[in-house]
Amino acid sequence: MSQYGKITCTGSYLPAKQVTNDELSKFMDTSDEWIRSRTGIQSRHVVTDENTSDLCTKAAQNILKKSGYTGDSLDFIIVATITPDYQMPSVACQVQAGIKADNAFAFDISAACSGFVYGLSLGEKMIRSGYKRGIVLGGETLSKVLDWKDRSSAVLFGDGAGGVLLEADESPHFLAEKLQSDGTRGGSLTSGFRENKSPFYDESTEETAWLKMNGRAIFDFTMSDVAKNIRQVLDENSVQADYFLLHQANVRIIDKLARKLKIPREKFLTNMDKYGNTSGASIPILLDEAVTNGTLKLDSTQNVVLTGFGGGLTWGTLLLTL
Ligand code: B82
Repeated sequence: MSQYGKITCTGSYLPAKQVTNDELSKFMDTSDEWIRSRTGIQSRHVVTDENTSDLCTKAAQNILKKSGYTGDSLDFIIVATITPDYQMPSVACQVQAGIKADNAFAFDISAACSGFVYGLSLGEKMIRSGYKRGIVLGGETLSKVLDWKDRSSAVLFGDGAGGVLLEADESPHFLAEKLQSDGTRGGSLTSGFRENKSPFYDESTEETAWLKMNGRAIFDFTMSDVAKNIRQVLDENSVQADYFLLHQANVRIIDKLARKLKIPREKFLTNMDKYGNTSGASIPILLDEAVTNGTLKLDSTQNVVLTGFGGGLTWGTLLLTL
């Protein structure tokens, strides 16, 4: 008998410290009015003594507590992150240790703000191939890769983690997907460059590890490629989606995409006002919030579109019945 993946529980964790736009304007030449009107962001959470693995472990513990499972019942753990504590071990392996998921295999995926969508697609295929239960998380501490002297980027991002429990079910819930990448445009959104300090290495570089973005280029990318991607998934499947959960980069992107796609703006959920852009964590945090406040129900009655877009460039849409 074939089995399909279903999201049966959601969870999240945000670090305790919240930083408002006014607090940023105390040490940066910016203002609440500027940030709010351009981005829709009012405040973000930032870590003071935690790393990405801590946020992800706490989000996973939140999922286990809500669902009543213990770590040893998991077959896999997938973490989407571009801000891991280490290159190795993976954040997923650190989460495995933290929740005592002794029977799981664990690995990270790197697809920036599309990472959770890519990871969820992959996790569902794991279930289809025979695994019974797994966790897919997105977690970031972007505060550690921001150039806090660059007011154009530092005000946009925040830290946090969220995720879902995927379990085997007899009917399909993942109705369609379209995942895309374009490495030729990778230079427009970068972070984490590591200099080669080997005694054999001769090249010098101006490149730094800070997060760097060409706002206009990636904004245009959302209006062309991301809009086309969502439209294609909807048209090829002729289903009505009840809600759209897009990567929470900027409220203007959501407003313009809604208008371009001729879809009522009310169907697009947002929470970047409270969290800023949390990259791979933004969609799972939004999903958990919507399930927790009752907007979304995990009872197979709502069709939902999840769309990620970010560095790589990467982008992709999943169409689900929750
Ligand atoms: S922006 O460059 O200032 N701008 C576009 C002209 C104003 C809306 C800007 C700002 Br402020 C914040 C985010 C973006 C943006 O386009 N972000 C992204 C686009 C594609 C993929 C990822 C992101 C992201 O920020 O994560 C532009």
